[in-house]
Amino acid sequence: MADEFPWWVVVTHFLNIVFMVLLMRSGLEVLSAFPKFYWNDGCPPGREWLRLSRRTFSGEPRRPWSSLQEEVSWSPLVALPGRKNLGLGRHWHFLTVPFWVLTGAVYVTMVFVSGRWRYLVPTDWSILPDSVRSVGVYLQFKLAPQIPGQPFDAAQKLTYFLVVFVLAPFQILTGAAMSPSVLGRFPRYARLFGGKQGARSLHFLGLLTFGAFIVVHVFMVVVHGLPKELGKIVLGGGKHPNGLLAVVIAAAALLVVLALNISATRTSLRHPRRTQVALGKVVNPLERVLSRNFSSRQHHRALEISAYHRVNGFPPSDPGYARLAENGFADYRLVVGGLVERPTSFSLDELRSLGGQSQTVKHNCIQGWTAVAEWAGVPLSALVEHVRPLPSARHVVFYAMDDKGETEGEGRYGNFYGSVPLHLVLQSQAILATEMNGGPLPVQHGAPVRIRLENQLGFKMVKWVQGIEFVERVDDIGMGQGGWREDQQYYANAAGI
Ligand SMILES: Nc1nc2c(c(=O)[nH]1)N[C@H]1C(S)=C(S)[C@@H](COP(=O)(O)O)O[C@H]1N2
Ligand SMILES: [Mo]
Repeated sequence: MADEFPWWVVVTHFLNIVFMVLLMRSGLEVLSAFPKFYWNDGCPPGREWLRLSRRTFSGEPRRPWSSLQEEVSWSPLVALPGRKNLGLGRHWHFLTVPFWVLTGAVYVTMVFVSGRWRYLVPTDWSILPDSVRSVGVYLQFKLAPQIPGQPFDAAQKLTYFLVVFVLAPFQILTGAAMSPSVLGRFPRYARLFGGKQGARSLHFLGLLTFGAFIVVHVFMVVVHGLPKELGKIVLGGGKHPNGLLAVVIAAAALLVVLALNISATRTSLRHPRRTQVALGKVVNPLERVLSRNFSSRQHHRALEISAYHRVNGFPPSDPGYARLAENGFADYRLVVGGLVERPTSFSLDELRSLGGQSQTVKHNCIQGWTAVAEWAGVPLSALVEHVRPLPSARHVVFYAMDDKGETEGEGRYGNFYGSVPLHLVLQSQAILATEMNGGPLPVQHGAPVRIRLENQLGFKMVKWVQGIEFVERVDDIGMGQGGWREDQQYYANAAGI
């Protein structure tokens, strides 16, 4: 009897394969955007403990570089969807997470309800020496004996227990410790893992551990006799499982997984906009709930400020900006309008008269790097109070001075811009920054004015801001996705994860 697998093991085991493959491939896509690992949230260039690309950058470059240049292109054979599609990779990853977690929850519930937990959860420390003995037997190229009355040998039981009850939750916890909303609201949570970069490194080591488990698991299934073992996991076992039938069904199931991956990859590469919009319907609401409820409460200490703060995006290249910068932005005007009672054009001094605030916070670029800095400037809520949005205003759009066609090329074009729902700019750590680390805002970080929204990903924090518009909807701006990176790189419009 113990040799038989109930139907729910068969079903959840298959669903787990489906979701794990999607998670691993999309996770690799996310990794390709910043294929480096650090233990320090300052991500000091050159100090990564592992780098999966050839390109190196130093903190004192001869030419300025932008963190997007650290992104590499991985093959669609390994990454979902591959070819520098961070936005879509994230969409696939976060779409899969709830289904994978649900599958795990159903499995674990059934394990306990059915009483099968006895086969999975060790209740005696003897499992440790027994497991060592099991492994010893395998190393002599013999099969270790099953625990009497149970379907697994000791090493197998202990391994499954660790995968289900330690490794899987560990991946969920380290995954959550990378979300800017979670980090903003619970800055101490990530410290459990040594910060966001610690969580990111451990999440990757978790992936490797899963990979190693899968290799050994499949190898052991083959060693124990493929048709017989497949008979258990595909047909549930029984007295005389039909080995051939089991092999056929298992092959068919794997073909389904393969077909699903081919179609997800192809659709994403051929129809990125459609994929972005369709997956966004599921993923964006999750991110919005997080962003709305987890507002940033970060107060890092001055000594946590990073020695080097990465830059993403090159400064505006036009002579107009150069002239503004030359005389210390004395002629700069921030134009604020749209659905407001009092459209206003501010000089820097007029902006500063609205109020001041500073915050030492962690920046989370969507690519995966972080850096801590102190930012100071005007609370966006003070600006909102001054211009008084109309009730119909639902989003705030920030327009920048950098034309990406000029500064970056890569076939992309148009001025950078971004937008967020109105309530996000009312959060307490939403500011128009004019200073960084106690000095004037440096050009590469967005001088004279850049946005800071401390529970969002970096791409929402528009630099070199020249205008702010209050609008009811964003789909008639640019390509309609709510921001330049959303339009041109298919990033999600919601940026809480
Ligand atoms: N105008 C403008 N703002 C921008 C960008 C840009 O390219 N242009 N890049 C964004 C991204 S992706 C990030 S991570 C942050 C980086 O801010 P930093 O350069 O100050 O570190 O700026 C954001 N704001
Ligand atoms: Mo970014």
